[in-house]
Amino acid sequence: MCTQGLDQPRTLAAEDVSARAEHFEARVAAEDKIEPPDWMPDAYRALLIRQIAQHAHSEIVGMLPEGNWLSRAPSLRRKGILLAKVQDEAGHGLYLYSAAETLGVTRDELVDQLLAGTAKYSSIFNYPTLTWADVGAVGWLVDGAAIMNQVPLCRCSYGPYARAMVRICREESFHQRQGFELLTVLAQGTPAQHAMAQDALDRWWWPAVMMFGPPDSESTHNDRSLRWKVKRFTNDELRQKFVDLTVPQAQFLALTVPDPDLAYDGEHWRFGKPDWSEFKRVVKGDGPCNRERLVARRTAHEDGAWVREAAVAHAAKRVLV
Ligand code: FAQ
Repeated sequence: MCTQGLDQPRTLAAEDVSARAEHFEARVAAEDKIEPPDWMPDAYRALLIRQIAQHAHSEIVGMLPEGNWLSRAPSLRRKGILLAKVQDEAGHGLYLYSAAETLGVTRDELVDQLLAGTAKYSSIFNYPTLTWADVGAVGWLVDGAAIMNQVPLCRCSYGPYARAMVRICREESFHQRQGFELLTVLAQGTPAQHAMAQDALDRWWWPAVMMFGPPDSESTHNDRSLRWKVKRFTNDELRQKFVDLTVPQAQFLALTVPDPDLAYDGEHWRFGKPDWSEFKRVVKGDGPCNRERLVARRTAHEDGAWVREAAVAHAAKRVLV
């Protein structure tokens, strides 16, 4: 992976690096946006490539659980909404790969890492969508958690990532609403439909709570990321905000959050401890659908080879003309 700046020769004298680093830190502290041609520390560049790439992969792999229901949506209206949502996620992946490319890594390199199984993507997408209610739960909870995490990223110190996030967040907001509306219909429907909605909440609640990453005490990147204003809140802060916002929504749906320790303390909804051993297993590749997800991505990549070849041939022809 190329982590060298475009204007960042390896041979900079130590005093130059220290002056540039000082200037960089001052700009970040002043809420200036860092742009691709600007000098930046190698560690900042590496941190951004890591996070943006993981984010891009998550959007792409994240198409699979809901894509599973495209051919079985219960009405044309529901199918149209779901199609639009899944296509939006593909677009998000593309904006994010483009944002990562401004840091000197190629999309091909990143995709190769995903297909080789060496790249991370969000743990949440390794859980199966077993019923139609899961489509609602993914929109409500997973997109809801994504918005909580991603709205602050619109203020990220790196310009291309921050700008990509503005559009992504607008679309995620539609995704969250369609999921909540879908679940509202089920939760207010027949007893069987209500039970289906409850079952979806039972299975998606804890994985959604864990999406925000390990507890702050175990986060490896919190400190540096906060200092460089990539992240604006810690994992635990965002997790608490998500729980505070989502519990009243579950109450509105007359659904029960599957956490016996959930209690309101007058300011926040205090919640139980997620099963962090499950989180670690899923992140390491041993979740319910990790293998299936990678097989699906590899197959899609192989099936799409002719499109890439045709696009390259077309571009070459245009250069010759
Ligand atoms: N899954 O020190 P931290 C979406 C890793 S998009 C897997 O806390 P950081 C839209 C982390 O990478 C969802 N791995 O790390 C949608 C690191 O490993 P590394 C994705 C995780 O980066 C909806 C290690 O643990 N959103 O949902 C997870 O400061 C519906 C230590 O962690 C984003 O990616 C996890 N959940 O904070 C699409 C948002 N959490 O790299 C389709 C951008 C942590 O050292 C359908 N990303 N790890 O090997 C972020 O905000 C951050 O990267 C965090 C993690 C908050 C995810």
